[in-house]
Amino acid sequence: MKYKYNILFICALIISVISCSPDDEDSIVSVPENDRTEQQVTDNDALEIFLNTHYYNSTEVSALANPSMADVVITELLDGETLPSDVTLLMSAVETKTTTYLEVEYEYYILRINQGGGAESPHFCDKLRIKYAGSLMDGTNFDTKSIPVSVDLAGYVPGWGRVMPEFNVGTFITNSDGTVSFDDYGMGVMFLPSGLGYYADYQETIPSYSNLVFKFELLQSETADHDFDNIPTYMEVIEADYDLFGKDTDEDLVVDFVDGDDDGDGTSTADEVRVETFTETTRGALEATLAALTLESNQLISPVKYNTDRNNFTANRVTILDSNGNGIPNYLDDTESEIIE
Ligand SMILES: [Ca+2]
Ligand SMILES: [Ca+2]
Ligand SMILES: [Ca+2]
Ligand SMILES: [Ca+2]
Repeated sequence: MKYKYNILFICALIISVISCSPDDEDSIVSVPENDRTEQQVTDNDALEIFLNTHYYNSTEVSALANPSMADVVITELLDGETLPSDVTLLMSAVETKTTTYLEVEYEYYILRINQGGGAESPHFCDKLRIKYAGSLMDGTNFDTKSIPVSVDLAGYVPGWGRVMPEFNVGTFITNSDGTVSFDDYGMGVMFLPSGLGYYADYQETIPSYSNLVFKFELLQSETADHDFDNIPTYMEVIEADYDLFGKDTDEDLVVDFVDGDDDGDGTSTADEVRVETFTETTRGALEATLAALTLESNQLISPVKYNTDRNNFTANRVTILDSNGNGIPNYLDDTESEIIE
């Protein structure tokens, strides 16, 4: 796991080196990527044309209690054709969003079919259980997951990290046979410029500079802790900027969310916070126990884990300590590493 994210980090470093020195022609030989700002203009023009020439079956969808991906049908409005009365032109239905990524202003679009009735909404760096169907603007499907899959937003295209926090997860019930049914899940369609997708990467089914359309059903999310140090990833990144690589407290080139000793003082972060573990034999019982806890402002609950070896469920109440009261928690303060108070 750590190896993988170090590679991710190194790749991001390389990309930033390439993109930060466009005038230094001698330094790096590589296939030049299109200028991101120019590509964004091209991509947004194409997205706007798409949204102005396609509609979806809005009347049909709004009558459904739990619309699925397959229920939302996007159809091209042919030249000279009048818009049917029971549909909505996508451009009239989508929300237009803007974001900055790699110093370029991007526009992307969300068709919000259902917000999602669950309490949780993922952070941009969390893990999801989700169904999705990805296609190109010509309608070619490149990937469909109609059985729920896990997706780690920290390793996925940047558009997803922006869209998913806009939605809530579903609610679920456990059926008598032990299976789980989802209800009232977050459901929508996103329209992403290539710069928030795979950009210049060429994949077998996705040409370089492809705009991407994803339908999705957001079922569950889980707060990620990529380095297992008991500090959730969203607290180890710059969430407001969707920046995974913006915090490296000890400046050792291993960013905080993959660094198990964030302040570099030789004591692991996991040992600089106080952890109380709660264990129950069922998820429901553990969730009830956790819900009954009172949390101080410096406390949080870690994600629930199922332990296959012990057949039980555990979660931690994590207390972030600041022993010398200087406003810097022990795990980020290399002047103190005494742990347990
Ligand atoms: Ca962490
Ligand atoms: Ca570090
Ligand atoms: Ca860390
Ligand atoms: Ca430390």
